[in-house]
Amino acid sequence: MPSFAQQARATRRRLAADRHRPRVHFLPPQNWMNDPNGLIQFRGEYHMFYQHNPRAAWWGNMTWGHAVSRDLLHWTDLPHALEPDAACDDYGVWSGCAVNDDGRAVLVYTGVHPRYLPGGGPRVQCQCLATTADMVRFTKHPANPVIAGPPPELKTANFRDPYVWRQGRTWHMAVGSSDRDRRGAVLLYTSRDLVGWRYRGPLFQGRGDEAGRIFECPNFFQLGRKWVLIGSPIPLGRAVYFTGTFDGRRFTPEVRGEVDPGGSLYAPQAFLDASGRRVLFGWLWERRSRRAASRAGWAGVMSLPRVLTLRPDGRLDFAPAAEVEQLRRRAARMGPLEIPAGEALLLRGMSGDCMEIAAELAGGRAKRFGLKVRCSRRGTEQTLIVCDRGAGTLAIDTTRSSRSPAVQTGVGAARLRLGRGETLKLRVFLDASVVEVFANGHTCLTGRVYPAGKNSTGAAVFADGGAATAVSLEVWDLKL
Ligand code: DQQ
Repeated sequence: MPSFAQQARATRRRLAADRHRPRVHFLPPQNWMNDPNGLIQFRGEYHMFYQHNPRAAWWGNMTWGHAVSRDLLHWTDLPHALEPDAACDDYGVWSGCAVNDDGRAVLVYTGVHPRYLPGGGPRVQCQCLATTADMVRFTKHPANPVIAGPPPELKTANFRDPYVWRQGRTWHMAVGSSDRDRRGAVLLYTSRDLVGWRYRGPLFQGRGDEAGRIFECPNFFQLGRKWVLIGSPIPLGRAVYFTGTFDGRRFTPEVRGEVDPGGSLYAPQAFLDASGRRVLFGWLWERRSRRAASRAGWAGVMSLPRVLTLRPDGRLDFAPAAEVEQLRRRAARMGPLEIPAGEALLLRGMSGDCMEIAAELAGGRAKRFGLKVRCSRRGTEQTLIVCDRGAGTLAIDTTRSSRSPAVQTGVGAARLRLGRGETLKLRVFLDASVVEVFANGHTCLTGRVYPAGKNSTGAAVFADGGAATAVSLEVWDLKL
């Protein structure tokens, strides 16, 4: 009988021919994946758990998949860590986190079971624990659920995605929820031993629509002199962040932003690694039909690992983890290059569907300038990364990324105002259907693209409304 790892390797080999399947981003051997869960560096190894449907390429049977890595890039598949097989989680083992309890790893997750909750929804969401001796096999705690349901006064059934941290000897848990006015909220619990929990009140209640109706997948941690709250509000469908202060009970947001305005990243999770970095992975969802995913046999991919830092103005910077440079293989260099107004210059010798492009572009007199990637020869397929100086934005525009009508496309834009004389410094990671863009060391925009043409692998620089300059261009093939 082949081991789990052997089966996983064989499955990966079988699906590797799919040209939309990313090769350097993490994804499970097959079938559906959504949120990253339980990210932790434990005894020197990084553990990635993830929401997984082991049986199909769509959401369901929620299970914690598991993989381990020494460098955040090369992952080894391990057997599923948690399956929906207990009374408190037999509808699904939903998202959660992992903590190091004095040398013992503990998973904290949401169990969902189908009992009717009076006054709430038709399914109960509760918080549960699992322990392990070897980081391979996990045992559900006999005291589960350690929190049986939301505070009844909130009259909500939404109660999920525990994020746990320790301050002094006290464990704190932030849980995603809704308040009585049906606005997204995060609830705070404390505990001495991870088993007995006391409700302390709302840590955060969104104003207006900033936190949606339900604030899923909260992350709450200190970064420099501020506290950061990250979450994924329904129905916004993208991850937001707030930075501000925490008085031990309540979080007061001061600055707001989006984790990745590209529109393809959701439910990110950030963890502190042994070197003190706050590293974030997010779920990049598909932009094609359930039928197409089902035919492909997989859906969902993780972002690259991103390191978070706090700017003096309270905003967050997102940059790829330094390890990502280890993926660079054969390089090509070009520039400086004048880009005449109204033209796109194809970068000869710089084509591919699994590569990193580092480009420094000076806007000159151009109104709009940037890169085109995944271009077909005649330009019928192309994805734009465009800096619009009038609008003060950097956008990823996938509206012409695929000739296939079944693919969802759109424009995701981040605020980006270049200072006088400031150049646009892009690092663009192309990995089959992923286009992940980092700009000027702070902004990140991700899109999903499924060009119909096999040869839609070209890259170009362009300028509109005036000439621009490509100060330098460097391209590497990427390989694990
Ligand atoms: N995904 C999980 C939930 C979480 C949602 C279920 C966010 O725990 O709220 O798969 O994508």
